[in-house]
Amino acid sequence: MKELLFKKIKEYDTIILHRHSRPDLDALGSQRGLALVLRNAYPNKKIYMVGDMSARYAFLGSMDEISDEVYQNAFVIITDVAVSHMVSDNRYKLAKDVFIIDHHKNASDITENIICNPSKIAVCELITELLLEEGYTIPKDAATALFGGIVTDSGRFQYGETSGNTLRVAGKLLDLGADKEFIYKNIYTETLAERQMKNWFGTQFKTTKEGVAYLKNGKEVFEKFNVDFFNISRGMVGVMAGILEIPIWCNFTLDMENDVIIGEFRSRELSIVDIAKKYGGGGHDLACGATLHSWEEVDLVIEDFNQLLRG
Ligand SMILES: [Mn+2]
Repeated sequence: MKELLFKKIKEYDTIILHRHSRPDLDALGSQRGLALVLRNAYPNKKIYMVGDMSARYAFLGSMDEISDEVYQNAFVIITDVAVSHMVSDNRYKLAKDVFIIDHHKNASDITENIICNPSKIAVCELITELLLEEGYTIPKDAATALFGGIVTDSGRFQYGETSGNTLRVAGKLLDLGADKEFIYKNIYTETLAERQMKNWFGTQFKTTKEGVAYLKNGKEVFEKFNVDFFNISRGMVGVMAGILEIPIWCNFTLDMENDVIIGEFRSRELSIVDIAKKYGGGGHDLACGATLHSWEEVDLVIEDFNQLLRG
């Protein structure tokens, strides 16, 4: 597959890079890192990056605006996602050829041209290795983008698949000039409104006697804070993290658009993914979630976490 990828890269004059929507830094870093490496290697090719942007990661740089015609004889590379409904900008379907580089466990419904390695904590780790093995030069700004993806997807080198190799690859990127101060400065800075919102949620969560902390966010929180669903659902679960007495914490947020309640579940040590699966959800052992249909069902989930901690 690797040979096929680089053969296609060499073959096409236009290469368009896609990644998942609502991008995190691994999605943006892999897209940008790869784009900058290819632009450097092939100054005569047209290399574009497309997709929605998140204000959070706008510091990395903007996307390109391209017309549909550009896709006509183009090669698309999609990073950090393999399933069609999560790809940002579905015009990838207009391309002549598509290739995916990913590290998630999902099977692809887009193409069989895929390099996917779930043992990598970040797709940026995988892409860095592929590029170095193939002898490409990684310019400084590409190294910074790739480094950013590794740092964030690994939770600053903490999570599951973080390996010696992860650190060696990140080390190589630093050797190549990756600007770690730039990345850390940006990921550890938030707006005053964001900080104040977090502080408010930090005073709102409840705890059970077993040690489950939870937030139940209904319509009223969206009236109080003018933010979108993900800023609360994903964004606020962390306010309950890192508390000695709380081994499990969860954030339940009403998704008004779809009239469901999204539960985000987190645990420090004990695997909770089976409880997420019991409610039709899934994810990782210590970080998972499920879609729930009533606040009564939410209480059942909390009770299951209580039970797990009692047992
Ligand atoms: Mn990723």
